[in-house]
Amino acid sequence: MLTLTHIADTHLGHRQYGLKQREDDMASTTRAAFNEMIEDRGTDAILVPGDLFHSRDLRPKVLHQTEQELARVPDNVPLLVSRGNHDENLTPRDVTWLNYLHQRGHVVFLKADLSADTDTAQFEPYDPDDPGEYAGFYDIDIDKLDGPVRVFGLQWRGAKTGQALRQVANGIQETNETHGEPAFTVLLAHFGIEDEVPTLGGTVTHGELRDVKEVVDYLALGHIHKRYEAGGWIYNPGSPEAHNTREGRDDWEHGYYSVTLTSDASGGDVSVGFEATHHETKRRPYYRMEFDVTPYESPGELESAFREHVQSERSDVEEYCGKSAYTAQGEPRSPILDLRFTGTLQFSRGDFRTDELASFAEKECDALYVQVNTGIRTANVQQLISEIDEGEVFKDGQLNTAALEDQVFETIAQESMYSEKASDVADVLGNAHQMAQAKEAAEDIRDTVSSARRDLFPELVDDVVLDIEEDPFDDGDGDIETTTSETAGDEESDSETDETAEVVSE
Ligand SMILES: [Mn+2]
Repeated sequence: MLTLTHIADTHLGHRQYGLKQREDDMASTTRAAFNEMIEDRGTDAILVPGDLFHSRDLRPKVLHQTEQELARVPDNVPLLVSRGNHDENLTPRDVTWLNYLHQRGHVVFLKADLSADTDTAQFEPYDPDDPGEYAGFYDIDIDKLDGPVRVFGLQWRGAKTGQALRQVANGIQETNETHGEPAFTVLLAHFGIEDEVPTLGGTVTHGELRDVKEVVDYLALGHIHKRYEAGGWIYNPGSPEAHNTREGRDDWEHGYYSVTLTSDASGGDVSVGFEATHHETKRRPYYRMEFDVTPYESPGELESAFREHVQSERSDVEEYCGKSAYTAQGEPRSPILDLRFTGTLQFSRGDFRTDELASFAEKECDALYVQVNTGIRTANVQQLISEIDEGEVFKDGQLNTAALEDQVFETIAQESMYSEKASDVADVLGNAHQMAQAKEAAEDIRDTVSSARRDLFPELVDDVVLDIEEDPFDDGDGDIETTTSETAGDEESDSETDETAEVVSE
């Protein structure tokens, strides 16, 4: 009867690891998905609930490429988009790139008018003759049905999403009273849901969705880069590309949905249902390789064992990258290698040359990039932990967690490249931990750590990059978690001398 295609989080312009090739991946993977949905599967509309673009300060070249790509979408297939956290503008009053694309007729930018003074969101109908800067809803008319398929959009609201959802539920009801009842209702929105993937902010409870459920048949979500579905009406396709090693894992599905509407007139009234089918996008593979450092007494021993290990795993890497999900136009793509060192290091950390090991693995596996993760402990650290001052940590039989935390952070700092100022670094880590517990934005934590690092170590020029990973101590309430890992250069820089970590902000 009618097919809608739902894709999200394309992150066009994301130059991951500073690599042009990754920016090209974002564009080519999205283009291949669009071609497939338009030419092979057939679609009557394309829904993009947020993070069309990766960066708010879009480079002109990325905008130009995007305009060219969007021009390939046939005129009779509307592209309905809403705003994600990555599409927001630096200053809220500015016109965003989505407004710009809307005005030029490339997309229909759907957005709710939310005011703190009222409990009801306002939604204006889309007028192709006078599009303005955005619209509130878009109607797709179908002959056989009494009403249109009506698509609404809610922009990224972060911590205010719960409140916005109440306003949206009321607003949809009021819109339908004014403009007539639709046969089927879709809401585009950008947030995560409790019990799904613990991630950065914007986590909504099922209770907060109750009112919206009354007036929406299909909730088209973006934000979490992993496929999930809930309650027979909530769908999140997972970003077309993986954006960090966690998202690159096998259990993270990435792709888009074809949503085919079905009608049933057997009971007299026509009732509309739907069937959603998920299709995997063809993307760049992440291959995880682990190496236990424990058995090796010297750097030389470790290095030769590592070389053997990589060589013996090379055929597995090839086989993995040959899977159809990773094969663009029949050609396997070079993987991003997620190289994890585990175990206990038997010699000094300073003699553990991960950069040399990584570049060997990169050549041997024909990898595009190697992301090094050192989850190792040194024998030295284990000894230090056993020497933690119990008198200070246990006071009157009570565990003083702050004192314990401080000692642990100081121990970690002593074993790192920051050992000269271990006590100061422990303070910075403790402060970052408190900010995370207070659910402060990851960007703010990163900025605070970066500026402290600049003060303490002015000779290190790069900023710190944050990696938000699953926390082994997570109690399931979706707290922000931070871990650090090494990379051979962060997102924007080419430095290879720095201990930094991946950024994750869905
Ligand atoms: Mn995203």
